[in-house]
Amino acid sequence: MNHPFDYLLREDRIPHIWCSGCGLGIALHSFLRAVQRSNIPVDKMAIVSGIGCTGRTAGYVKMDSFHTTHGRAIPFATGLKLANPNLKVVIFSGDGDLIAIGGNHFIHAARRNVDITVICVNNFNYGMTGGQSGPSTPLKARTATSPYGNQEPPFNLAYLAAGSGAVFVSRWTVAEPRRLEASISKALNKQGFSFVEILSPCPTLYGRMNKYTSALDMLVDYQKNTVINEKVNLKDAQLELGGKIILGDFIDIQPGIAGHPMPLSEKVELEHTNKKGTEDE
Ligand SMILES: Cc1ncc(C[n+]2csc(CCOP(=O)(O)OP(=O)(O)O)c2C)c(N)n1
Ligand code: SF4
Repeated sequence: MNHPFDYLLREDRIPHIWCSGCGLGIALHSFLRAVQRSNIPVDKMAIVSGIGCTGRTAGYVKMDSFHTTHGRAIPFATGLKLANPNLKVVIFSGDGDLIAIGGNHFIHAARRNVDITVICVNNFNYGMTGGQSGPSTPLKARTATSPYGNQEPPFNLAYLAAGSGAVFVSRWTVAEPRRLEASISKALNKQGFSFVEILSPCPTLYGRMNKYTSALDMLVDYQKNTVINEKVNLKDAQLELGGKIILGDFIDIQPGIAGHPMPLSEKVELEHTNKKGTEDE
């Protein structure tokens, strides 16, 4: 064994495809540390990713995993959870995958309070396909498809998750790996729809287009602009080019109260038990 996390990595899939300086390595490392910290047995977990640079994660992690089609990680994961309610099902995917093509699945899974953890790596563009703009690209940011600056207002992912019904919502950057690890661990131990947004540099495409001189420059920029404010009204936590980056574990609600439905898998389990009861009688 060469690395303390070798037991959680499929060594035969390494080297990975990620560019040097990409934030995905730190995001993955923080996730693996969180898995260890959460004390959930690895054979009781499954990880699902869609397509994209981030989507490669499911293939690198040594647990039951599936690299599914673009935008369909959440429906695949929902099926998995309903078929086996004892599994902790994690989705690890990109902002394009989860919020553009997969946007409807995202809001409805949160609305139904499906008992899954969604980890979204937000690098502000579609990395794998050449750095196009997407629903998280900040106004005025330059991308391959917005060379004069993005004209479309982006989603505020944390606000969207909270407004759709998520019971746990957080946002951290890869420049805060310990806080990120703690937050993912909380999300993993949460019952109901939990959401962690990870801001992560894509130096090769987004960085270069927006005049960052290096990957490190992007991390330093995150640190310079970070404000931790867990009491913020999420409406005011929009991310803007060069603006303040508000971070925190923003929402942590007990499911079943304040209008939040019980986690879906729990309802299905209850229904199974009730049916079984009727058949036995
Ligand atoms: C149905 C479908 N449409 C488009 C694509 C092309 N495609 C592959 S990855 C991707 C974007 C990925 O962006 P994101 O989810 O932000 O992940 P990143 O690569 O930035 O980590 C697109 C559009 C595809 N594979 N399938
Ligand atoms: S294109 Fe961007 S997101 Fe994809 S691996 Fe390279 S730096 Fe990372």
